[in-house]
Amino acid sequence: MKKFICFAMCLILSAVFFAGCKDGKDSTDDENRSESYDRDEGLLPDSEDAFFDDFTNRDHSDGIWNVVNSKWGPAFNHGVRPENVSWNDSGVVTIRSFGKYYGDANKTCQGGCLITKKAYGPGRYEARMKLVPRFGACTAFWTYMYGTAKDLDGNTQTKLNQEIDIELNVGGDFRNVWFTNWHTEDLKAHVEKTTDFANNDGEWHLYTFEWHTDPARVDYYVDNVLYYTARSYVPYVAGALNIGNWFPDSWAGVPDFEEDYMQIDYVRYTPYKGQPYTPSSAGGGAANFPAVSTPLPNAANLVSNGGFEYTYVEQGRTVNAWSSYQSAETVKEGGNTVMKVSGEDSAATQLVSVANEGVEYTVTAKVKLADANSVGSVAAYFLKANTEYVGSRVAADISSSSEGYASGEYFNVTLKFIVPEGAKRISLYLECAGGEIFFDDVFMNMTKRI
Ligand SMILES: [Ca+2]
Repeated sequence: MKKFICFAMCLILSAVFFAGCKDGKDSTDDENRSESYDRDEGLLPDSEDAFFDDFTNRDHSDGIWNVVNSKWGPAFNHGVRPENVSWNDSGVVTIRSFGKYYGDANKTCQGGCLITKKAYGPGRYEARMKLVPRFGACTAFWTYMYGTAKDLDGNTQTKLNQEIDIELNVGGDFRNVWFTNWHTEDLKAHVEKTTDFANNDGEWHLYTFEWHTDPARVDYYVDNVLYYTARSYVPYVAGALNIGNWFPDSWAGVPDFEEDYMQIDYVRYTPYKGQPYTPSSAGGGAANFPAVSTPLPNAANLVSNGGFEYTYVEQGRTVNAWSSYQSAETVKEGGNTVMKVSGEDSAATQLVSVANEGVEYTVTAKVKLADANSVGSVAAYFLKANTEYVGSRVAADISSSSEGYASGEYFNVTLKFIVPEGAKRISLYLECAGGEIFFDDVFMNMTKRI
């Protein structure tokens, strides 16, 4: 009888223990209990598997990386393609991302991805990067192995999806980050955490995960701040390391942009001593690392179709990046298309769905007045994440007394403003208050990026 009670108690204790392990959000989420943990212990920087790639030496990068040519996820996306990955010999990889307003309908919602040639096991994985700063594109850093392999007890496991994931731009806020590790497509430990800065602030940030199998844990860091420790569903098969951007279902938001990019400053992998794992042949990719250095890109335009050259309707799409209020329409001037705004209280408008509070932005536009009496402005309003306005209108007025005004010719107008507290979006207005004004080549970004 005594023996039976003891056995029953053990069962109950085990049940509690395993229940605790399986939901991925239990007491193992212990960022406040890690004081005694030395995250550097057992690092093997001299291991032959270890690498550091700051992308200053093309041959070195070519030895580690390939470029992915693939598509996964929703039907509307156009995959991750090699031509979107470029390298600059100053030590930066740029991966382009095309949103739904990109002019070529065959490339909308398309990103790119680097993948290691071989698979790596437990260790510290670090990437210093800038994410795609627009909704719709998910920037991610992850290990991946799919298929059949032996577990650490020597039993063959099938349909494995062994993966450790840091995903950025989730839940409609660039402060949110997803940390997830997987055993199979169904079995995973997952949390959403919030950094105290917007990850699309234009600065470099360091994303790190530290994978141990004995004892099993994955620690997730942003800028060396620990956000999550997972002790369940810790992978045990070596995976290929991927870094890139792609277009998932709505969880990354609406891709209401034309073109932007992510950048990678360096990636480092350092194994840990004494961490068992099952080797695998994951890795590969379809194309080589870029063969030649190409110039770093100019700052992307947060305004879609800023030159008014794209006519989406002609491409069989009904969306258009611009809306008109009262009298605003695109017109041809020779081979060039411009926006004509006429009469009192008319405007062409565009909602830019991303704005960082407290940060200065610059808008530039070319404008032409139909006559010296025409007046208008380039203006911005601010909205919260919903349709509620916040802060006040800012504007650069346009008239024949504007600096740079030239009769019958285009001249430049500049508007600078700081996004007010609580604002998440910018509504841009190209306004006419009388007469007729032509607008072209409208551009906006964070001033520090330009
Ligand atoms: Ca134009």
